[in-house]
Amino acid sequence: MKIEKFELIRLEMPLVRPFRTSFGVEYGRDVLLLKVTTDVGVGWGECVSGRDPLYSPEYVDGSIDVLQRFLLPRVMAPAEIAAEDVADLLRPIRGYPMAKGVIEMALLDAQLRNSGVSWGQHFGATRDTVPSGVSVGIPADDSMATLVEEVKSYVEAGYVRIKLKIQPGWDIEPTREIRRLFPDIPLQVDANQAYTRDSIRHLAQLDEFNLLLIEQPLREEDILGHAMMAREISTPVCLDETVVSFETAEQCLDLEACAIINIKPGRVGGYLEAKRIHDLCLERHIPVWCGGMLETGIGRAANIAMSALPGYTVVGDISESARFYSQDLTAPFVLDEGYMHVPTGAGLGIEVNEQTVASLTRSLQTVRK
Ligand code: SMG
Ligand code: MG
Repeated sequence: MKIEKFELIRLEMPLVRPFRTSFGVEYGRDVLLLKVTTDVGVGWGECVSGRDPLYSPEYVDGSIDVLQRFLLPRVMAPAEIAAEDVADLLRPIRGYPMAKGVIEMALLDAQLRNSGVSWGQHFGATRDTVPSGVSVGIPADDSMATLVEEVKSYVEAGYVRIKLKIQPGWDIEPTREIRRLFPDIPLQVDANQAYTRDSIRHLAQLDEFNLLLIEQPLREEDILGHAMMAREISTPVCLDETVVSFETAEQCLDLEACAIINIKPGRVGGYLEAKRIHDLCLERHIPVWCGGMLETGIGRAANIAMSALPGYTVVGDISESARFYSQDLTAPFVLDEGYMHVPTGAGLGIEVNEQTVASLTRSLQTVRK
């Protein structure tokens, strides 16, 4: 492919309700899209960094800066490029997996659209639909009634798995209450690094609730602490933030720091690296699932397709567009009896509504070759 230009499109997308985690509350998402125009057509990518460096060190202003100064010039230097070349070309630049991943995503979309191959076909999807799970934030008013109301609405909508966000002071009791009211619903919790090794005994109290997993209880760097916790509690430990690459995934498995991995393509530098981690886990019989970063329909399309790969045996954070947005940037993704349909069109298989994008755009920068 020959690249003609990249467009960095930054939008403000209001959330239908605030999303509160152990690291903060979000009222809207600062969305960064990358549109590439090539000699074989156009491709879209969605960068999953957040407004502030809270989930991970990467944040939208940082992603934009590194894209403009370092990443886009490198991928535009060769006369021709394929999506498969991007990771190696960008390896000398440290960090910024989300910014790197969005370049690869946009180029892969253009490439696959041109060859008539869908995202799912390209990566080896084996299913047409995937089960849909939803992540439930900590209530803005700290009220159990609010949590129960929200969970109830998702169960009624058909979600087949519920994930509760937890933090110190909001963990055992809300989980107990949701398990009491929904004795059979597949349930899991996510702490986003909010605990220390001193909390292992405390978190062992979750063992009685028959949870699918506890996600990222300790700090990102604390692989050993997770291994210690995994030995002391019966709830399976799942890692999210810690797994930033194939190599960290391999170390976590070698050290038995987790029994399950949440693969977020943006966090590991792109969908090709995500596929490598999937393959490793499949070979080692470690279940994986696809995490979410409040993606618009663009990122959601790719995540749904990845979730249809054979190793994704745990329900992902694959909710419908309306979970976060009243107006999506694509035709809305909707639940069909608790499942999402894997897009079948070429590339991401979605059409971006450029009018909607334009109406929400805060800034647009074009980088030409
Ligand atoms: O997209 O459904 C979604 C969100 C799922 O809880 C979710 N993601 O740590 O897994 C996670 C969080 C990160 C959100 S960053 C704002
Ligand atoms: Mg998580």
